[in-house]
Amino acid sequence: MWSKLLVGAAALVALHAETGYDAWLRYAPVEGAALAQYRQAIPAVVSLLDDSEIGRSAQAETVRGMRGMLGRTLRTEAGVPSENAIVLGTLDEIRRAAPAWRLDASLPAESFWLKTVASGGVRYTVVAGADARGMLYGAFALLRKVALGQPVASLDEKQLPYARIRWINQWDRLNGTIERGYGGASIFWEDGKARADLSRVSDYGRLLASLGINGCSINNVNADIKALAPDFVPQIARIAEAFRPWGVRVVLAVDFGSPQSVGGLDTFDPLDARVAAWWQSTEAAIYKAIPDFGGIVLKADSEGRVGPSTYHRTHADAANVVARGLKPYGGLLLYRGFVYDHHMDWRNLKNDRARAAYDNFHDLDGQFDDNVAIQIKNGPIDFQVREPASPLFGALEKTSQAIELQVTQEYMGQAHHTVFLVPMWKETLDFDLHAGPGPTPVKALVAGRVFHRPIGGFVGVANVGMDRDWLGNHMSQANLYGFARLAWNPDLTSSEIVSEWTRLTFGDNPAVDKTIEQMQLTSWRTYEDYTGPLGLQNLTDITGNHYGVNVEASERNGWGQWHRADEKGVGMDRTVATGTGYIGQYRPAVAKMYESEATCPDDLLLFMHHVPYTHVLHNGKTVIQYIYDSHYRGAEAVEEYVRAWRRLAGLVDEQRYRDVLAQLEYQAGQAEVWRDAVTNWFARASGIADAEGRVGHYPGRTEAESMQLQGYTVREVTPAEDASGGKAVACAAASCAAEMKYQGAAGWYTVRVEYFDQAEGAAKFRLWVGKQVVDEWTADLTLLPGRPDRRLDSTTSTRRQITGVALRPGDEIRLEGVPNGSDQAGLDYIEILPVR
Ligand code: GCW
Repeated sequence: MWSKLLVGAAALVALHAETGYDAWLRYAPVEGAALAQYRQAIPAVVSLLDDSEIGRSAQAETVRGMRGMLGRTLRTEAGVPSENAIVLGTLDEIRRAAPAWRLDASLPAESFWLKTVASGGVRYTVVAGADARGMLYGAFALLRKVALGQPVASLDEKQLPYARIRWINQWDRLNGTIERGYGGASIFWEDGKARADLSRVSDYGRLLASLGINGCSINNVNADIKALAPDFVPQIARIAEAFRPWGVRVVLAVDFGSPQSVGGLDTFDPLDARVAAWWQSTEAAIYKAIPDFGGIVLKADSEGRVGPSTYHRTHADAANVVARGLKPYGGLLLYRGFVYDHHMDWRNLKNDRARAAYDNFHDLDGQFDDNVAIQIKNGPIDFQVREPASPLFGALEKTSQAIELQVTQEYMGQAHHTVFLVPMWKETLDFDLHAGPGPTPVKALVAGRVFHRPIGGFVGVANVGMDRDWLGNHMSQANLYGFARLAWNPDLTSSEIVSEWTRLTFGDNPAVDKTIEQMQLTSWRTYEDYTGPLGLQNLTDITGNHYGVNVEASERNGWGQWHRADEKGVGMDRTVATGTGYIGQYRPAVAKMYESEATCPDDLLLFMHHVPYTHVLHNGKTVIQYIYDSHYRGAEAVEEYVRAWRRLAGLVDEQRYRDVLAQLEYQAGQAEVWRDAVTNWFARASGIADAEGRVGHYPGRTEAESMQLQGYTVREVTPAEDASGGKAVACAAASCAAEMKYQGAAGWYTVRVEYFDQAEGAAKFRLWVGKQVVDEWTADLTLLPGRPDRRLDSTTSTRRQITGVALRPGDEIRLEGVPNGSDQAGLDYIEILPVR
């Protein structure tokens, strides 16, 4: 018994507090038999031939990683030692220093070769890069092998990046906030300047370099004109300096009006020679300070940004004038394809925002310079939970492109919901657009492989921040990891990626790994199930916070995210035959599949077609019943995530265990809010009842508005579906109470209090059963950074669950609320459920 306890204690010690800061680069100690094997295989010396800044990072990282994992501090040397060693260098340097090794190969830019060489009785583990970056990526790859328990004693492996552009975009504002960022303030900016302490930037560079990311834009695409002010260059240069040891090039987002707004010209017409000269000299000045500057990302004529349309010029004119000043230095211009009219007439059934990217760009094919790529969002709308691949990927043959994927979870639960996006991205990347003879999956098109374009690749909008865990949710780190892995090699499968990430991030306890992998791999479908199935897109507050439920927010406005649900049916008719014609933007083989309801996949049915609620899906269910079922299934799946996570108590380090548990419990509550809101809305709209009798019937639930209220007043909630019964209560007094009498059988129960956690204030709640307080808590969640929600709605609706409460018939249940600031201690309902 004691020995058992001791083993337990040792295991607990190993689970030291983890904040998530180290993400997948924890270098946790290798244990058991593997430790001896690796100590055997990894030599005592790490020698560096490439004495560059990046080279020194590779060497220092190797020391750091091996020390963490093997408990050995490798000796650092230069040159080719006469004892067993890891040798880091570019292939050229290695060939020069050790011609006898005969390392003959040609490595494309940024690739690497891991090779075990036996020579003169000495064994070398060679990490040869095509260049310094390739060598650094190779060093990280070697470390990853050890961390993943893979063999390293006899290596011969070449890896080359799938595409040249492997960039991150950050939407950081110069004032230090981040547009659509959920992991805290900017790591780059504070009060209009680069932060005094940029150590987070280097640490971010290290995380990115570990997976082969080679560029990062550091300011919002809704760009501050100050970014190109002449006196601002030193600020950018400081950030570039912090990234440089990791080979991450700095990229800047700019405003197209800059020649006028900061350049003092009377125009920003891209065809005006003075404007061209201004771009050239401005970019030359940047390169003077930052020789490895990566290039520019440009959002023009979109969502209120100025663009070439001011002068009736084309996007090609705009892109080229900016690109030409970058060209002499090898810089790239990524021109965003996210151009659409947000004042469209919703009454016109032929209008369709999904058409916009293709309509704006395909005619310009061939007019863009060689160092321009069109940066195209994965789908035709805007990072919705399910979209088809943008048809533009298949329409550009003479223009380079890059796919833009959103790591930050703007429409995906904003770090409060666990949603692993790799399976979604994979569906798009692997989707064949039939753009040429033979397979033309999106990944090959964007990488420039199909039409032999000089550049192309992957851009991920990450928006990490100052939070210790970077993204506001430990589980969300898998999306950053997964994006970068796919940018390097999009042929990896979702399970390969998640299993690597899980082992690196949480260690290799099989029970832990299985639970996390299972949860991550199903999480996108789960989220889709309760937010917007069948291609409806997210039924969220489109014009507001992009987080809570608001089924009609998409309708009757110019933003064009319409689902057109009414009392008869639902879905956007995008067919060529009767609809907007969007489907006709695809090549014939794809268009044919989407055009017919018979061959259109269920998952995209309502994206492509308008159908009656009684339409029968391929899966045999009617549309309306599927909407009901998927929402119940999704909400139940999150409950199961919570149960599964609880089984990991003691197996995951304490802090991350608690953080994730709290996140999942919150998500489970939210999933139920979504479930009830969407199903009730559709039940009302369609007039068709749920065949399972669930919608509108909530056993054990008592609405706040029907309780005995002291001080609380009843409020209508808008939209009505955001609260159970369309109503809630809120407290305008110093304190209020809502009371009910328990009428059911005696026993043990779970009590769920659905309350509202409004921003700017932290109300206090107390739950009494008879004379006893059974729980008390403070409503102090931070939900929407920079967008405080003071309303009683689905965003602020929050669940408190108290398990194991003994109840007897006649018990008085009383909730006391004490408002604070704007938080009115609102209450939606109390639900009493038998303990399962
Ligand atoms: O989805 C929208 C976001 C905006 C964003 C825009 C874009 C940076 O809501 O916040 O602006 O897309 O991608 O340009």
